[in-house]
Amino acid sequence: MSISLSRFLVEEQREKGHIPPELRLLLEVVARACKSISHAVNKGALGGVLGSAGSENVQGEVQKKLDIIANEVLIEANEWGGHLAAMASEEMESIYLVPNRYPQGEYLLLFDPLDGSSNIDVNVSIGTIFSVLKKPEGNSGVSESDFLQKGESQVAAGYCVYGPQTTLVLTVGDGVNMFTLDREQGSFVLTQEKVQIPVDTKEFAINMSNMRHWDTPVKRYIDECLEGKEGLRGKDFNMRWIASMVADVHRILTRGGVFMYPWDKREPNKPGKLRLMYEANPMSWIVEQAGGASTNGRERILNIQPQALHERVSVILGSKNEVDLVTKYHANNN
Ligand code: P6P
Repeated sequence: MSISLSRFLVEEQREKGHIPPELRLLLEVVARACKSISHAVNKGALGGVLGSAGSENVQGEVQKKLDIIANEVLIEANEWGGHLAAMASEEMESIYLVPNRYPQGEYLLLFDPLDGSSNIDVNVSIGTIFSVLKKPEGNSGVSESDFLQKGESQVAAGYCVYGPQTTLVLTVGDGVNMFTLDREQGSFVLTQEKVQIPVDTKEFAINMSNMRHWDTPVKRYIDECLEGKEGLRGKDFNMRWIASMVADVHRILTRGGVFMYPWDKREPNKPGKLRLMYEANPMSWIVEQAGGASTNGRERILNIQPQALHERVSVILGSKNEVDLVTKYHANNN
């Protein structure tokens, strides 16, 4: 008997008391928005949704038409439900307050509406990443500072990968579960429960073209992987780099591995490329809930106190023993 996402969330709420009704409703709406995004993505050229939108986002990156479409789908799906106070997106400079014509809720939703945009036009997997925080008690309105909470404060986090299958991966702090979209039924069905990442791996994911820019600990770790079984590690490693964090993380959740987007000296004042609030934090919580680890090379990502909505961070996540080793190399490098 297949279990739908809706039934799974009701059981998480009713039997385990793990999530309140308002959060369950929010997650149902986000899942429905991901279904709509999947539909738009799958149309591709037939839907006239490929190519650039001719604009730039707050990150100074060229926006693809699908970036904007996905952002609009998430805003429109979530603004009226009454469970949110505000939203934040990679594609919008400032936070989006729920319009006064709708009831205000107690949750804050953050998202990268379509991560991996450079892969859209070449038909490689992309995805939506989302994170849910509770609005701090007390203050009546909502401001950007309400979003600046450590990743360990998240109450839900997930992503939806638009690949050969459309799969929603979710944690509410009770492990990680995967739901595959059944297009005939139009519903997400539970396909993998209590995902566990192997603590060891023979596979690393990093953009090797940046090697000359890396800091010493990262160079040391990758060099040892490349030395293979004749080297210190005593085993051969494989490499993958999809340039879609959602797809790389999904592979790591499925078979282990270590994903690295480290600081490099191209822009020394930038801690890394990936964004803390709506890429690193949700992915780090998911990875930790699946028995993995996630640091910025020096500290647990979920412990980082955010200073700005779009701040970036160096990311090393995945199989625990590998992440610990890379983090140890950073500590020894002081
Ligand atoms: P590069 C996509 O643009 C993204 O933010 C992540 O999804 C991905 O891991 C990374 O950037 C790819 O970066 O420099 O290899 O293109």
